[in-house]
Amino acid sequence: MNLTLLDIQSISNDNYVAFTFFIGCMAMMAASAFFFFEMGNMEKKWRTSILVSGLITFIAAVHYYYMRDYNLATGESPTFFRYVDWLLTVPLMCVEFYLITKKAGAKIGLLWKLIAASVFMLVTGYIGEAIYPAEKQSWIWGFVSSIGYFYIVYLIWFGDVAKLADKAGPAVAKAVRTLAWFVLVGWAIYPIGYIAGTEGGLFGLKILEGVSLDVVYNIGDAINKIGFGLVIYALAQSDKELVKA
Ligand SMILES: *C/C=C(C)/C=C/C=C(C)/C=C/C1=C(C)CCCC1(C)C
Repeated sequence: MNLTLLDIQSISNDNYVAFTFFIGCMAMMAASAFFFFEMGNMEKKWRTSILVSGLITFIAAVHYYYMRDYNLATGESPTFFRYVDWLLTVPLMCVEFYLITKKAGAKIGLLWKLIAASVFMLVTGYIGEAIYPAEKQSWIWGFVSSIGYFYIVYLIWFGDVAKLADKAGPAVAKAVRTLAWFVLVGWAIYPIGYIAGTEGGLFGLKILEGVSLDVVYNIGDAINKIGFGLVIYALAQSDKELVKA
């Protein structure tokens, strides 16, 4: 798709949604370049984690490239691309938790639990957003989706992930605590977008009128995907300094 002059004018003047797609795309690309290049500077044992950080932002960058075009051409939410992106990147964030707690004994079963919960959360969210968006029932799907979300929060704050992190040494424990805050607060941005973007998203009520679902999701993605990667990067970096000293 090529941009017309009209498109470009509408972006630069008042199209905040398009603006956040553009800047989101660029930020994801820059973050990917950063993680990929920094990978080689890290201790061997952290390289896979940094690689996964880069893959998360890279997959998002490619999807943002398409979402940006789609939104500009149609003025609509690129719901399909959005959920394909999440379906790939959220399980990869679960892989990050597995990788950094693996040395403390994380089992593959824990990874599957996290992935299954995230897929459940996203598929039910997609049904509410794409299949029944205008129905007063969308909140039911949002509610069901939240069960998956809270299970992930539980695993990370109190369940196996938290227990393993405590055994994994201070650097990993600190990183998992920070990531746990991302999941509790940063990920809670998404249900806000869902409530803003669906008819009756909150128990049948239409609230947050005038708030763009896409702007909320784009802010959430930038915080969570790049932020997550930077926490892993900081963990690898702190470990490196410890080895040198
Ligand atoms: C990089 C993308 C991320 C971290 C996406 C996370 C998405 C969520 C945590 C979505 C959660 C939802 C609910 C908890 C209820 C309403 C439906 C969703 C899918 C927006």
